[in-house]
Formats: sequence, C-alpha cells, structure tokens
Amino acid sequence: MRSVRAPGAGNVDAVTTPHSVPGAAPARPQIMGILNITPDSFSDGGRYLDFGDAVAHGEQMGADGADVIDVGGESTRPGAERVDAVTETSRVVDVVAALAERGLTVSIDTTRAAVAAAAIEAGATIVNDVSGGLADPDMARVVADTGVRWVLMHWRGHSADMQLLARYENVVADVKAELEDRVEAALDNGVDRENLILDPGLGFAKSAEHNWRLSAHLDEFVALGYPVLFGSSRKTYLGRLLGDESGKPRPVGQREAATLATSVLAFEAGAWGVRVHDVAGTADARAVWLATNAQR
Ligand code: PMM
Repeated sequence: MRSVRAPGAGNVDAVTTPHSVPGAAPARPQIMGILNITPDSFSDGGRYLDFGDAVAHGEQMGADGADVIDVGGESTRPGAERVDAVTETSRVVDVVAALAERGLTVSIDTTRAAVAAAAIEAGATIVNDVSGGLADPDMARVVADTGVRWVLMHWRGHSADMQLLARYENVVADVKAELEDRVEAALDNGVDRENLILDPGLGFAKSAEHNWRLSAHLDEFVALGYPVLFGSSRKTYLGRLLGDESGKPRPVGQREAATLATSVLAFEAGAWGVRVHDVAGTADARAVWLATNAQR
C-alpha cells in the first residue's frame, strides 16, 4: 500500500515543531468563520436564512479576522434529518457568490458533489466535506477536476444515527487510520496531496470522552503531515463540562470562553486552523498566541 503520509511527516521536526513542516500548518493559524444558512443548526440555526443577513454576517466575520467563511446549507447536528440537494444548493449558492465577489475566501460545507460543484462555480475554493468523501462517490472527481482544497473530516455516518457509531478500540488510532484511508482514496482519485486538509471531526460519532481524547492528541494528527482543522466551537461536550450541579449542560450561547481555550490549545498543537462561530474573540486569542509564539 502506498504511504499516505505527507513527505516529511512523522519525523522529529514534524512532532516537535509542527510549524516548520511545509504545508502542515502556517505560522499564523487560520480562522474559519461559520455561516450556517439552515433553520436548525445547533448554534446559529435560523439566524441567516435571509440573504442580506447571511452576506452581512459573512462580511462581518471577514472584517473580524476570518481567513475563510464556511458556508453550509444543511445541518449536521446529531439527529438532524437531511434536506434535498436542490434546497441545500438554493440556500448557499447566492451567498457564496456574494462573499466571493467581495474578495473573501469561501468554503462550502457539504457532503454532496452537486452542491460543491455549484458552490465552486459561484466562487468557493475549499470544499469542507464532513463525510471525508464517503457520502458521495462523485465528490473526489469534483475536487480533482476543479483543483480546490478539500477538508476531509472523520465521519462514520449521517447525523440521524451517527452517535450509535461512536465505538472505538482506541479513538485516536482509529480516527487517524480511518482518515488515512480517506486520504488514500482521495489520492487514488487524482486529488492533489497539497490540497488536502484533515479534521478529526469532534462530535461526529464521538462521545464527550472521545472529543477530549482527540483534542489532547491533536499533535498526532498534525504529525501526519497535512494541515489539520479543529472544530470544537460551542459543541455539546463543552456544555457538559460546564454543566450545573443537576447535570444540565451550559447553554450553547455561554460556551464561548471554553471554545477559545480549546482553540488556543489547538494552535499549540500545531493546527492549521479552527472552525468557529466567534471570529472576533478567536482573532484576539490568535493575536495573544502569535505574540507568545514569536518569543519562542
Ligand atoms: N462541525 C460542524 C459542521 N461542519 N466541519 C468541519 N470541518 N469540522 C467540524 O467540526 C464541523 C464541520 C457542526 O457544527 P455547526 O452546526 O456549528 O456548523
């Protein structure tokens, strides 16, 4: 079997100084701002269904320091039902075009090749595929033909029943191995190695304990030699950690400080970027991290 590790991955440099590995992580971690044009996403569902509101929020995130605006038209929260491809495309495509026209880098958060193709046509340059190419066999071809970047997230099944799939021997080793299989499939389909970004997929077929373990071992994903994206923003495991004495989780809107802490830990681990709702706060945290890192 061909090695799917990127050249230079796994050497001492890659582990101890991940920022020196070409392509693995930029000196300045990227901030991907979340823009869900859905009625039912767990944090921002229903807020940006209006075209003007969506574009304004994307622009604001750009002004606040987002390097990428991640536009999604289908909720992936646990238990969510699917929408059809036509609905999904119609939610996102004009917003992608408007943000791209304004000079913003746009990623399309979709598992569908047809939606990705329409968004790329409208100006998206990154496909953020939470299924890592598993949900739609045509996705690899769309990515290979258009030459866009492709976020391969770890995934085991659609949202309706994904939590039933949260069973691992060793979550870090298993998620890494399954991601390496997705990399191999992408390369076999002609996708350029340089265009791949990996994401351990917090909350997708993962328990809270799995999320903590993956976060604690994020450097092992960085050591694979690909840029690593980390998506913890406001997720339930943070709400559980901060729950009250009766066990009630902290509400979604009050998980921001915890999210920022996880983002800084991800920067420390060498992540290429973080996918977040609060771009302004994350940009401040990044400035602190960069100022500290500059003295090392
Ligand atoms: N999480 C969500 C949606 N898309 N994409 C990537 N690459 N990584 C993630 O962790 C991720 C994602 C779910 O969160 P949301 O409902 O706030 O968008």
